[in-house]
Amino acid sequence: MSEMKTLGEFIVEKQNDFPHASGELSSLLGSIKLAAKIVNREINKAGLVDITGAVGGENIQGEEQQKLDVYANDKFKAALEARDQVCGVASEEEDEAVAFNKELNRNAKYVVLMDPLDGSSNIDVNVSVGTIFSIYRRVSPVGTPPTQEDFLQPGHQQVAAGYIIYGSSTMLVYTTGNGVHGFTYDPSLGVFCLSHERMAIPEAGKIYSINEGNYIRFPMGIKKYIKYCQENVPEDDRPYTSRYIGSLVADFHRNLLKGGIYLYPSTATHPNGKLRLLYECNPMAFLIEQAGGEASDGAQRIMEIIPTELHQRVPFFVGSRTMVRQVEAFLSEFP
Ligand code: AHM
Ligand code: MG
Repeated sequence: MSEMKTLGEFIVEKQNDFPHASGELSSLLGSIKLAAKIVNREINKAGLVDITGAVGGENIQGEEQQKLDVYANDKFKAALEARDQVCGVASEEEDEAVAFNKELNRNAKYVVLMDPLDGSSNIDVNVSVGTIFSIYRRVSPVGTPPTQEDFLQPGHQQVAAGYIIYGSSTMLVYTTGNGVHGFTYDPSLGVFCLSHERMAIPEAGKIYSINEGNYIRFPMGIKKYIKYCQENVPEDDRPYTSRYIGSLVADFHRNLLKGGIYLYPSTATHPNGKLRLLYECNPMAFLIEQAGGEASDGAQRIMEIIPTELHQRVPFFVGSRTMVRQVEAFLSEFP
């Protein structure tokens, strides 16, 4: 760290680079920062107090809700509502989008879509998890409750996106369309400090991240790509290295720093893959493009997909540019 700068200072400093700067987006990012600290504190206690394990319910996608999923969802929602910059949120843990009813919220310009605790099945075993967020300017008139159209915007309309990784250290990484910047949490000070300014993913990498247990169910193009990764071609740095944590945020973060690709293809049982377009794929796509990489569903740019449903799933390939293009080439040759 060449210079000590906090996330709060950085956001204010960059605010003027932002075309519609009025401080509202800065304040919104401030509420995400606050909720991240609260969730981080709770995650650090996992194992000590009774917060791990299932809560006994299922979310809209039929997945078991973990106690910390519910906790993180509540904290992020409360923080976003309190600062009055957001008129509504959509979340992996909520069936429908939630409108904030206070008048100040109704007058707010932004909506937030989030996965409050991604990879939460990893908590019980002390493996990294994350929060993913995506921010749009609403398209419905200010002063009214947000509508479905506010939440179903294509990813290229995002004004900001980011994630928090609760890992061996906790980091917040975000973009407002002017590069990707990472901040590491110093728990003794209670602040996120700038540690990774202008993050860039290597053009080519040698890490591939995929749940190979599903191999038999993958499309032919993905099976061929996996074999391509494993071939012995030393002049092309192959075989590549396989790394899969099973936490999108953690797999993405490593590949962003080192170069690599994360793949969640369609499978015979899940024709649209597993990951959700609006609050998992689009924010990661915005980040990766800002870092010089690419994100695709195998045939088209993720951020150009016109969403039709809040919890829509898409096949997802994200990472170093040459690797994503290689996967697209395999899929078009062997669909
Ligand atoms: P979640 O949002 O319910 O945690 O699901 C998303 C997670 C990703 O973090 C991870 O990459 C993927 O699911 C792992 O899925 P699988 O166990 O099928 O490999
Ligand atoms: Mg998730």
